[in-house]
Parts: sequence; structure tokens; C-alpha cells
Amino acid sequence: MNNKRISIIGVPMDLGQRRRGVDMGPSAIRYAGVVERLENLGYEVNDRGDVEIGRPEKYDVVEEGNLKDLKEVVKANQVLSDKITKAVDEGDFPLILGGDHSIAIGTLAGVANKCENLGVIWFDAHGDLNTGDTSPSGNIHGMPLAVSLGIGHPSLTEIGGYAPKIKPENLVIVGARSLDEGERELIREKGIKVFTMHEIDRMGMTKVMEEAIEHVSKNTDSVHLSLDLDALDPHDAPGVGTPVIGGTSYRETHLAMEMLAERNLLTSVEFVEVNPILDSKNQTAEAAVGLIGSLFGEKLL
Ligand code: 6HN
Ligand code: MN
Ligand code: MN
Ligand code: MN
Repeated sequence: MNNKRISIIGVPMDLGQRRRGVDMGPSAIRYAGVVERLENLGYEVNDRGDVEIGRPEKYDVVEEGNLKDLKEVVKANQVLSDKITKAVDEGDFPLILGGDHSIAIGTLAGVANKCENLGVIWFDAHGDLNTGDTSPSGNIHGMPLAVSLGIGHPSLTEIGGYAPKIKPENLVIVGARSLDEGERELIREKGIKVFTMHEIDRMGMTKVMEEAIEHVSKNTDSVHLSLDLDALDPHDAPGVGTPVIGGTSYRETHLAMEMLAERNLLTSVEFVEVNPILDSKNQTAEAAVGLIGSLFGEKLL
């Protein structure tokens, strides 16, 4: 990484989906030693603490348009966006720890604000391309990519005061294996580049990452990595709220991180969906920290 000071921002968000516990993700990742791991690599680490998440009196409230707990999700993402913008203004490299994936709405609002053309690499079992109209669940964590493309409820797409945050041609999704019909349509309509598990099986992770990196660096001046731990196979990352069998192994994902480190193109990173309540002995948070180590340049020899 070009930038030597890393700002950690935790987002204990669990309102973008229905399984409680993912709000403890940032603590679990800290407990697994993320700060020490980065310091050992020579980085200065500035832990800016956690974004405050409102505790609704009642959960699962739908006031409009099949969007659960919309109000609280909007509020927290606006705060997150401002916090990230401030960190970048102060010269830091943002490392965001979730929390469910609805926080990517605020993350992308904060980082896209600071560049002309943002590239995004999205590791996920899912497409996260739903809107209130296409979502089978009403869970906002299944919508952040659509929102960032400017598609969805205005109170989400307008977070940060501008839309869209990203262009479809600057996005690549890796590891997908559970896509809803509306998401498939959007992928086709916008021509979004997706390396599903099928391509990973066929081409191998090395080739997939070479092409993914090429794709997101073509017309961009910054690149964000959003890694949903459910991209990994549940065997290697059991502590997630929406596990899907048949994902990438820890080793493959690790290799992907090393290839990103070699290319030195990332300008912001986020790790999401670690749910310690569903985990086994903090294994998923430890996997996240291992991947973060590789991503920031750790080598075996
Ligand atoms: N995630 N496609 C499903 C939905 O409810 O929209 C699952 C979304 C999962 C989202 O894991 O970040
Ligand atoms: Mn996701
Ligand atoms: Mn997912
Ligand atoms: Mn390795």
C-alpha cells in the first residue's frame, strides 16, 4: 500500500439483516488481533472506534417499500460516510470492519467522494444487487451494490449527497453462487462483470484475479475491496448469517489477497458479515485477520 497509516473504523451494524450477532463482528476481528497484525507489518494504525448504531425500539420495521429498518440503516451509513471522508482527508487508508453488508452503502459513499472513478472488487456469495422491489427478504444487506449504482430507494442512493457512487463497468463481483432473479436481470442489463464459482472452478483463482484486477483498474483512479466473509466456503468461514455451500477456500481467497497486495492498487478495504454468535471459536474473525495480513503485504518467507 502506498499509504502507511491505516484508519480502522468499526461498524457494529446488524439491522441490514435479521440475525442478531453480526454487530459483534468488529470486536471479534479486533480480538483476533488485526491491529497487532498490521503494526507488525510496519503500519501505523489509527483505530477510530465504532460508528454508533441506533437500537430501534422495535426491530424489522417496514415503513415503506420492503426495506427493513430503513431509518436506522440510513442514519448509520451517513455517519460512516462522513467518518471515512474525514479519514481520507487526513491522509489515512480506510479499513472498515462490519457489521452486515448494508454498511457498504456508507463506505462507498465516503470513498467515492474522494476520487473521480472508483473501481470496486466485491467478494461475495451473493450479488447484493437487489432493490426493495426485487428483494425476497427486504434485507438491506442484499442491496448495497444496487444502491451504489444509483438504483433503489432515494434515502439510500442519496447518502453522501450524490448518486451514483460507481459505474457498472468499474465493478467486478467474485465468488457469486446465490443470485436472485432480479439481480441476474440487473447484471445482464448493466453488463456487470461477474466471476461466479463456475469461473473460479474452471479458470482457477489466479486467472480470475488477473482478469478482475485488469477490469477494475482500466478506467479508475481508486479501487475499493469489499469482502463479505460468506464468499468463503462455510467450512472455512462458518460465522456468517447467510452461508452458501460451495465457496472459495481460505487458501484461494488468501491467494487473491496476495495478488491484490502485489499489484498495490487498493485505496480502501472493508471486511463484513462476521457473526461471532454463529462462529466456531472465532474462526471466521481469525480468517478475516489472516486475509487482511496477506492483503497488506504479509509474506511467508
Ligand atoms: N449479504 N440475496 C439475498 C437477499 O436477501 O437479498 C441474500 C443477501 C445476502 C447479503 O450476504 O451481504
Ligand atoms: Mn454481501
Ligand atoms: Mn453475501
Ligand atoms: Mn499464501
